[in-house]
Amino acid sequence: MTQPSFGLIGLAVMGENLALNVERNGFPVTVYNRTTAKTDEFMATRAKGKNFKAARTIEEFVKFLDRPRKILVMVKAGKPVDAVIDQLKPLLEEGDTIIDGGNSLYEDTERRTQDLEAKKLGFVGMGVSGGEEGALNGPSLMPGGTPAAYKELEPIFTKIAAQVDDGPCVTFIGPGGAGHYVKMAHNGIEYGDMQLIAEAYDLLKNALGLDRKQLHEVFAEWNTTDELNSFLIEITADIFPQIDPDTNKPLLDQILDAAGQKGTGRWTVVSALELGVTLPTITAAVNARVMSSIKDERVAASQELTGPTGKYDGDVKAFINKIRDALYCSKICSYAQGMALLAKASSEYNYNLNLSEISRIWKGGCIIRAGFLDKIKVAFNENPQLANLLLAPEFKQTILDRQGAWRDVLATASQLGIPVPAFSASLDYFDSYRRASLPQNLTQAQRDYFGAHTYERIDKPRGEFFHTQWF
Ligand code: NBP
Repeated sequence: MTQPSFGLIGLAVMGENLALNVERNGFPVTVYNRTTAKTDEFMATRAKGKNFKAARTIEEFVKFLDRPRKILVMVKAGKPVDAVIDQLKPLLEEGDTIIDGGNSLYEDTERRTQDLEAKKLGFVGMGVSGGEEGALNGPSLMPGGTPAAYKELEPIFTKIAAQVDDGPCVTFIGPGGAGHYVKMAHNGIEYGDMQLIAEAYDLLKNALGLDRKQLHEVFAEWNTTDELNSFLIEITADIFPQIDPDTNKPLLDQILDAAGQKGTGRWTVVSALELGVTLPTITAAVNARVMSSIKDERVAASQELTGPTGKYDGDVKAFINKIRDALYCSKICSYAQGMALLAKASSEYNYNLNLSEISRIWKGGCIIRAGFLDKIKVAFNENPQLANLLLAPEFKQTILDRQGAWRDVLATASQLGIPVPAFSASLDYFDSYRRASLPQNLTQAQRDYFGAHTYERIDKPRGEFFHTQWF
């Protein structure tokens, strides 16, 4: 057997499954994990009889690999990644490449790329999406970093990635931290999608009183539509019929309404604020998780603060369709914001992102995979300089046709006291973006009044600033 040139460090959920995926696709793999018992267990079970070699020390791991070495690191993001890189650095030789496949912050990836490229080593910061199942059977891969290093890895990545009608779900994203930036934005968009679905569920359940069988049917039906067909709608439909074996009750009703988060949604929002890009839907989604997490405080407040109650008393079937329209319009706005963020990051950080290709590689393998992404791919393919997805002919027409339904849903939610922060943020985004005039002339007047911050005038060229002595 030839020595493997591909090695993997970190045999937790993602590492194990990616290692099996690489081996299944014809590449022998050397594995190493800090805790040796984990390596032994892997070799004795899932790796048994397959083309794997186990290393018990990092030195042995490096020695087992043919040059140029390709080392995928799948350890916890943050300090563990630096710890592993620090151990590897003195052992590697020119031309070897380290790939960080964890959810690292793009700024860390930027720093690591510079450090390793200066030592003539390749570094690829790669976003991996699809969870455990995707890692094993085909994830969406978002590699960025050293372009020459990516070329060496391309034959492996194109085989292990999810395959869709127009190719494998992998493409070189861009230099430095581009891959991890795009993965971060992907996760932010995922937060937005999940919150929009949660709000649709809240309305269907609490405004219309649908039971779990009806909820299952609505989401299953939406999943057959060209517009909403997606992994997240599919699993939502699956969740309603699930029974809790301990109580024999619907499992969803037994789950505490306090959402967790690991940070990529928050990073996306912080980056948008830093870059001056409006990201209201994803921001609302992050805030909704935070609000959900103060469960005890909300329970106490529910005893003190009252609001409207009651159900929608109109045509239920027609209103379900309006909720579907509101969900789809809001989703378009959320993606418009996410893609605008990527466009700004691309120009600010010189990532040279191809938004059409990015939409394409999200069509399979990842959590936000959806038929809808093909429409975004086409929109950016037809016009790579598109200022905003809302201006693409198909999306523009959809929103113009359905905004009436969207507004009805928000008005009803408001009357019934059902919070729909991401639906509302999306409509506010649309209404702000489409208006030639906003009330920030007053903001500018106030700033000049109290702080002499100056203002521009509508009857003078942009860039000329004026100050008034107000009263
Ligand atoms: P974890 O994020 O739970 O990390 C566990 C792995 O990190 C173990 O192999 C552990 O070794 C190793 N490790 C730690 Br912790 N500290 C270390 C150190 N100082 N030196 C060496 N190894 C160290 O694993 P995961 O859930 O498989 O995720 C891996 C990466 O992929 C993360 O960045 C995650 O955010 C990302 N990701 C996860 C998913 C998912 O669905 N889980 C999806 C997409 C991306 P040990 O066995 O010795 O403790």
